Amino acid sequence: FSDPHFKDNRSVIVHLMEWTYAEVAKECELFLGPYGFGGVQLSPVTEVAVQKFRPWSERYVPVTYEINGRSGDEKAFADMVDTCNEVGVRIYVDVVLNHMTGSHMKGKGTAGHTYNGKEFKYDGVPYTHLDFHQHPACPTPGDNLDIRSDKYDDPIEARNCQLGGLRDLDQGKEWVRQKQVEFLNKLIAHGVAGFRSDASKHMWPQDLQNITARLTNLITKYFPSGARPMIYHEYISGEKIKATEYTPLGRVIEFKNFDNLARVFRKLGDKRLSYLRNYGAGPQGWGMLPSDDSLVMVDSHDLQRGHTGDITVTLTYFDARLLKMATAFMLAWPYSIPRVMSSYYWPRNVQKVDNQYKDLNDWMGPPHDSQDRIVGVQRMPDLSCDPKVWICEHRWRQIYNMVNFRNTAGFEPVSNWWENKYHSIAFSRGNKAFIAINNDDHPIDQQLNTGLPAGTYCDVISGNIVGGKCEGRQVVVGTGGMAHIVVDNKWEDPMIAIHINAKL
Ligand code: ARE
Ligand code: CA
Repeated sequence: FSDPHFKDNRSVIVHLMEWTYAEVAKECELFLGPYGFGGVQLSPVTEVAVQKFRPWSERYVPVTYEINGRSGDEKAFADMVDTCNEVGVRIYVDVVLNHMTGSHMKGKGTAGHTYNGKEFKYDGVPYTHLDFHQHPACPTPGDNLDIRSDKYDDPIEARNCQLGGLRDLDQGKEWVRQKQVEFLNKLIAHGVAGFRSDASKHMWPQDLQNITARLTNLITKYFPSGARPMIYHEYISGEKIKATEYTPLGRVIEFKNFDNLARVFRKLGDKRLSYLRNYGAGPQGWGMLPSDDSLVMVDSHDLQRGHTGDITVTLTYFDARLLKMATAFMLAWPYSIPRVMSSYYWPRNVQKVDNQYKDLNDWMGPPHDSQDRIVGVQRMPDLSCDPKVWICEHRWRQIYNMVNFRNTAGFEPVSNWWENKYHSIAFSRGNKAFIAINNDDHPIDQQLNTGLPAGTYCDVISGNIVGGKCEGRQVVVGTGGMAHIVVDNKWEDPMIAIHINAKL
């Protein structure tokens, strides 16, 4: 459950939050396929409760397992999966198995099915009160999970009580397992390559084990025979509940990655770029999960709104320069499977409330028309998107060119590490690629070994090669791989990245 089944040498996933299936399909053909992206993570696909003002979070309150919501219906979904697979881009679905809607919610779902949270009634599945955890399985009054962090770490409360007041399904019940297996197998039959499993920490590993063991293999139209879906579990920190309970069931999202990189690039608490020399797994490194057991990101849909982590620390498109730098490091460094966030615009409004910083507009859903339909993506001639609508971080040159950098570097190890003991580093990936990052307050000017064959290279951070000409800076590599590397801290992006596919 940990092989992403990327095509060719692809290596990066992009989360296209709230995009419609029609737009995802278009994006696979126009951009993700040609620019070497490995896969797309979608927002949850099932029928969900229609909520007032249509917040993004309504995608996390399922009403049935029908594929029918704001991003489109099952037909549009199926067409998208085909289109993307045909251009070598995989699809991963964010699946919400832990719960249904809030206990006080009642009404209609996006596909028209009625539900009643109070009565545990989800007729379209169907689920009844017999399918949910209640007292005494959950020992708290009101059956809710206490939001104090020590309770998030209590195995019984975290798994049997209602996360955010959401009706908590009992995956120990055969009926629930059967419905969830059917749902996941339906997605597999359409040709998806895997799943992000939402709130895995809130489900018992043995129940998830039972469900995943019953999944069919990926379809042979697109995948080798016997291929299993990749499953990456959302597990955010814990002492009593451990990530290693989930690594036998696939990968676990390594939440330390965003925090580590945000603090390093923001220079918080004496964190320095030079300390990244041994970045990665194990006691020798930064104590993160093994590369093959994890998936990493700098930013996510929760992080950018403060639904996880510290909103004043997290790097998002609101801090574009640092986001690009941290992302460039993540993509250049041979650790784990990176996922890049692709956001929509909303007027984030961070204020201090009760001694904590909060985004007062954290609920705002995707750009939509007067009938609440999600709008299309405005693709600009320079490849970026209209930033008042969709941000499309994945279409920023500094990011998509680093995706290509990672694909080009392949499995080459880090070599020629250089640092200045503070915030400037450089390294190569074997003899395939080289990067230098300057996060200091002064320029760096060094003779460095790039590991690359002699020649003139185009810096892919500052420009593209268009018609054989480099639009950005050039780097001349001499015999023995040595080059004069200058990175000015005042540049728009204080980095240089070159690789063998950007040789002039
Ligand atoms: C909202 C309200 C609820 C209300 C519900 C229904 O908050 O009170 O009952 O709406 O109206 C998203 C939003 C939620 C939203 C929910 C449903 O973020 O605000 O609820 O959708 O609409 C914990 C969990 C982790 C979870 C994070 C947010 O462990 O699983 O909190 N992340 C996933 C998704 C979210 C999603 C859900 C789960 C629910 O990525 O987008 O919620 O499906 C420590 C702990 C962690 C804890 C973390 C953050 O680190 O160790 O366990 O994460 O703090 O609090
Ligand atoms: Ca649960």
